[in-house]
Order: sequence, then structure tokens, then C-alpha cells
Amino acid sequence: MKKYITTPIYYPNGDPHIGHAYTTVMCDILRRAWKARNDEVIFTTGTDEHGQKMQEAAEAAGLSFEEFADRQSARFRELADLLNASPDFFIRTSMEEHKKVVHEWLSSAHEKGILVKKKYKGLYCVGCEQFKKESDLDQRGFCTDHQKAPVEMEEENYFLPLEPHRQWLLKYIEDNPEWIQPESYKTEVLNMLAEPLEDLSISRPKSRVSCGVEFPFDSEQVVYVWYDALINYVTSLKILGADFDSYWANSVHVIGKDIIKPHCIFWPIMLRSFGLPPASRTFIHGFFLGEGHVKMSKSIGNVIDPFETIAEFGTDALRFYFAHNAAIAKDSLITKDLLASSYSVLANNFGNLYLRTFKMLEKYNNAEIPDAPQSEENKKILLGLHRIVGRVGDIRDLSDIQTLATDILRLSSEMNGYIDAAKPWALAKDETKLDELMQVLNVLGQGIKYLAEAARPIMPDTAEKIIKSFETKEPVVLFPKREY
Ligand code: ME8
Repeated sequence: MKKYITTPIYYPNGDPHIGHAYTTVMCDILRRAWKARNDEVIFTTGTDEHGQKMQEAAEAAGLSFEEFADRQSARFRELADLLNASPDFFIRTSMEEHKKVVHEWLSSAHEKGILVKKKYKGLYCVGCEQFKKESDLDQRGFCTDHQKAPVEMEEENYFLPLEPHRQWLLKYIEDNPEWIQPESYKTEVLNMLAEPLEDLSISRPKSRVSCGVEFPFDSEQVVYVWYDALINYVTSLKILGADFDSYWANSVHVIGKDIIKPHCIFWPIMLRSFGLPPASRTFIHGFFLGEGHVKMSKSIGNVIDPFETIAEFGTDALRFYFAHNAAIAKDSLITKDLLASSYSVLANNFGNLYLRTFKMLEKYNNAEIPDAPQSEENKKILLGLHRIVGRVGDIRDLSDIQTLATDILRLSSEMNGYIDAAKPWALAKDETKLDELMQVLNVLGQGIKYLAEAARPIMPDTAEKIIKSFETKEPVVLFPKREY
């Protein structure tokens, strides 16, 4: 089956955040799991380079918009590579091909006569790049995501009316219960759709925001950053020359909870206006919070930098942390201490199991997994271990990833317990028990290989190193000891 999976395209107005790393890794795990069952998967990520926020950041950095966007976008590309989550295509909305697709969409909307030009007065949050209603703000009148008061703005813009599509969207959600996952976020969308929808402003006067795609039929206006950004999901497939309909029919957007409205309200309506169906799934996850259960910020000193974290713990340990520790339907904490303790568990449990197994195979059987006829009891253990490899093929959504990570640790623990109970070192001392020793070594060798295969989508390098080490007969250090 052809499948398409996307991260949001990130704002490169600053450096990448650990949250960006998280979404990218989750997509990559899904991609690898689906590829393992022979799906043809296209995975895209990229950078969202327009809008007021980018314009202000480039000015503050004293760089031209292009120089700033090149430099910052490269940081995101670098992070994806360091995470071993290299996409099939890394889109930048500053690409000419993308602008052409955006023009095509706008011209089509214009020709169909569905756009309205009018004056609008409202409260604008630059952080969200969205107009806000009073009811979106906290008691102080601040945006809840950005903790800043939105600014009042009055300007003449083009609008896409959303209200004519509200009943259709409600029905679509009812008819497609798996479209938005998990359920708690679907409730949020249904609440947003409980009241009439305001028209979506899809342009900005060039006099205020110069950083954007120029309108094809009005040179005084640039395209609103969200309208332009959402279309990236279509542009990427076009640039790749992929069979659009087949991939779109099984397309998955993975996003954080902060951008539900654009993805679950604006985007399906934009697609419908253009004559396309919604992407088939939207997987939403909660936010990582820093020490103190608050948003990470430099002034609080609770920022977890993805580059530093990879340098300290390694890519696979971070990928495993994401897979195992993030609560999808809620926010979760991420701190240095939590990362360190997750690393210790991984090293002492899974890493240690590998090392113990390898050392025993080395000592008692020339680093080879013996081909021993198995007892009924061992056959059952092996069957249980083998089942986890099949579970990779069952991965459908983000919560399945967490189940797999949990099972890997549970089975590693059980295998460590199996070694303690079987005591291969005692069997080796008794000549009459050598057959039994070979059986135990067979269970351990095969077992660790099954676990490595199961872990492959989450920790691709680690899995590869384990499998290779049995071919080369050279043990590998998976999770080196760290200084605290
Ligand atoms: O919203 N925890 O870009 P963005 C978990 N350009 N995930 C987090 C996170 C955190 N603390 N912080 C960020 C934009 N993310 C738009 C998207 S798409 C057409 C346009 C992740 O740079 C999460 O996936 O603000 C979130 O939705 C995304 O980064 C927001 O990235």
C-alpha cells in the first residue's frame, strides 16, 4: 500500500525545539514500521518560511530574509539527519515550485468566486499567526500559547468563508471516526465547530507583511502564512512526482495540539474548496513541558536542546525516550533527570541483556548462536519473543509505538530473569548439562535478535549493530556509561 506521512513544517524563526524533534521522530518510526511491512511510504518534513514572525526574526538577526531562512532551515534539516529521520523530501515554502502550487489554488478559488475581499478588524497573535477571538484568550487577554496580548489590527484582506462547510465537516467527522486521533482532541474540534465559523482571512497587505507569496491577482497582497503552509502537503507530493491520488488516499498528518484548528478546520475546508478530500488521518499529540511542568523557556532555564541531548545521550536513546515516555493524549514532562533515568533503564535492561548474551555466546560457543533442538518450554518462550517482531507490522498510530517500546523493555526484563534462573555459567560446569546450555544460548541469541528486529523502527542503529555483531562476532557497546 502507498502511504504518506508528514510532520508540520516548522517555523525556522528560531532554532529547533525538542518538540520539533519529537514529532519528526514519531513520523520516522511510523515510516520505518510501515516500510517493514512493505508499504511504499513517503515521509516529508520541512520549514514554513513566511509570515510576520519570520520577517521580524530576520530583521532582528540583521540578515536578509533569504539569508536568514537559508541558515535557519539548514538547522532543521541537520536535526532531522541527526535524528536519523531523513525525509524523502524536505520542503521549504520559499521554493518556487511551492509558490506555483499556491498560485494554482488561489486562482482556482478566485475563478470559482469563493473569495471575499473586505475590511477586517481583530486581535492578531503574531506567535500563532492567527486572529483570535476574545474567548480564545485568558483572563488577562493574553494568548494562552504565547502568553502575550494579541495586537489590534484593521486591514483589507481576502477571505475564505468557512461557515458554508461547517455542517459538512461535522458530518465528515461523524462518518470518519478515525480521522482525528486520539478522541480527546476530536472533542476539541467538535467544540470549535459547535458555533458558526468566522471567515478565514487568507491575505495580508504587503505594506505590513512583505515576507510571503504574492497574490496572483492582487500585487498589494501576500498570502496568509497558514494558507500557504498547509498547501505544502500537496506541493511535496507534486515535486516528488508521486502518484498523488494513491498517496493522498492514505495520508497521515502528525501534529502537536497547538495547531489543531488549522489542520482540522481550515485545511479540510481548503481542500474541499479545491476539490480534494481531507488527508485520511490526523494524529495529534500533547506537548512536552520543561522542569516545573511549564513551557520551556530560556529565562526559567528548563530548555532541553535537541542537539545537546543527542550529543549527550545519542540518537537512539532519545528516540526511545520519545517512543516510551511521551503521553500522547496529554502533555508530558521532559527534563535532564528523566532523560538520564530513561537512559539508565535502557542501558541496564536492554543493553545489558545484549551484552550478557553476547559474552556468554562468546565464552561457551565461539560467539555463535547454537542450533539446538528445543524443549517444549523453551519453544514457548521463543514463540512469545518472536511475536513481538510481528507487532511491528501492527503499528497503526502513535499509541502503538508506545506499546511496542513498553513491550521491548518488559521482554528484556523477562529475558534477564531467564538468564538468572537458567544460570548458564553453572550449566557450563556440568558436562551432562551441555545440551541444556546450548538450548539456553539458543533462546538468548535468537531472543535478542527478535528484540533487535522489534526495536528497529525505534532504534534503527542499535538494531543494526546488534544484528551485525552476530555476523562479525565482535560485541558492540550500545549505550556507553555516562558521567553524571
Ligand atoms: O506551528 N512539545 O510551526 P512550529 C511537542 N509552521 N511538540 C512540539 C512542541 C512541544 N513543546 N513544540 C513544538 C508551526 N512542537 C507551523 C506549522 S504546518 C502546515 C505549519 C511540534 O515551528 C509540534 O508538532 O510552531 C507542533 O505542532 C509543531 O512543532 C509546531 O511547530
